[in-house]
Amino acid sequence: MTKKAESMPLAPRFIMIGGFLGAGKTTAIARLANHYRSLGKRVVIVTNDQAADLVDTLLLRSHGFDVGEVAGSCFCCDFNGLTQAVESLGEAGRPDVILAEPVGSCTDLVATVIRPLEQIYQQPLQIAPYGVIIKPSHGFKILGEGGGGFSPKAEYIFRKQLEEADFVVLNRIDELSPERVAEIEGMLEREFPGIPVLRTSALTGDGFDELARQLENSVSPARRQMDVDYDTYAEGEAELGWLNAQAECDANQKVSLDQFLVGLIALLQGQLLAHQAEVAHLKAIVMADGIQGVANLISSQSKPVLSLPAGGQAKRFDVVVNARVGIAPERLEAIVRDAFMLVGEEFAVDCRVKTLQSFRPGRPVPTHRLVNDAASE
Ligand SMILES: Nc1nc2c(ncn2[C@@H]2O[C@H](COP(=O)(O)OP(=O)(O)OP(=O)(O)O)[C@@H](O)[C@H]2O)c(=O)[nH]1
Ligand SMILES: [Mg+2]
Repeated sequence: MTKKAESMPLAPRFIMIGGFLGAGKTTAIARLANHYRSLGKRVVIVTNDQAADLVDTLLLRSHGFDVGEVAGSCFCCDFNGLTQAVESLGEAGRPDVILAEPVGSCTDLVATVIRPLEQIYQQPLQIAPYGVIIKPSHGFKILGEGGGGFSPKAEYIFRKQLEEADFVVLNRIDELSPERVAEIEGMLEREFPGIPVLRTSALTGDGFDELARQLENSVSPARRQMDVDYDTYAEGEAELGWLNAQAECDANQKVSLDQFLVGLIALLQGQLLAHQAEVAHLKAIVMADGIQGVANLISSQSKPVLSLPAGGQAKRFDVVVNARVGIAPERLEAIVRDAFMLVGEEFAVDCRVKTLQSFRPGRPVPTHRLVNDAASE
């Protein structure tokens, strides 16, 4: 006991940032990673997806971060994959901070990841309070009167994510008036009374000093207990078509990588709208020699955004697309293959799809599920 307490100050801090698809987890993690790096700390990041070829991993690596990926299963269902990734990242030097991004359609992460790290994992870690990011447009749709866009089972996952948060991070305040901020905070307080809400913009950095302070707190031993109906959770996840694809592209003339990327996302958006398929998050990264660019579409109604402009041209480049959309995976695959062909015609580029995985997420079967905190047992 004493020995563990003595070693605590040296233990890496484990910070997991959850939240629904497209809420801003990767953007927030990149900002936090820069913050800790600027303080001279060694930072590592663990990303997670149901499949390989993850845009987030490539994006975070392009910022120079040391990133390990748990691919093929979520952290909760591959707990050992998470701890192995943490250990591999530690081989190059003990990290001070481990940032982890779970899959955006996952919930019950306190019981399946945080408590097992605290109670089962043999290596000492300082576990930060668990923050869950919320995108205001999701909040208004799901917690407000209107509804729409999401199925009740997807909404169930969204609500469960918030219910288990130690604190909620209301993101994208750069786009909200003070009245709208107050309105959504009222909705959160009504449904999740007592959970602190921080206001941030992962884009501008507003609110990140407070977020960093919050993450230094210790976790309350009386963490809430949460019941989860795994049937509803599994059915909610399975409503999504999930696709990761990678293509190699060649042209005779140099093409603007940003125009190509936005063209690709816009084509996909048009096709998905025509199928009335709700986009949860569609993102693509383009990679040429030393240049990367990322474009995102965070809902069917919004505009494609270049979150990382490539700012250059190339004749040969790779593109990775990740799509999480309310549509059958076979249909999604056909749409993505068509979009590569059409954007290729538009820009006179030959795009060959090299890898493609398209599926519905399987039922979550956690490696561990601990419902009580050791301190309260
Ligand atoms: N305006 C604005 N855009 C933001 C903010 N935070 C993130 N974004 C944008 O929102 C999009 C999605 O952000 P990500 O960080 O990729 O979201 P995510 O939660 O990691 O998404 P998944 O990993 O797919 O679940 C990107 O285009 C970001 O640039 C913000 O505070 N304000
Ligand atoms: Mg992400």
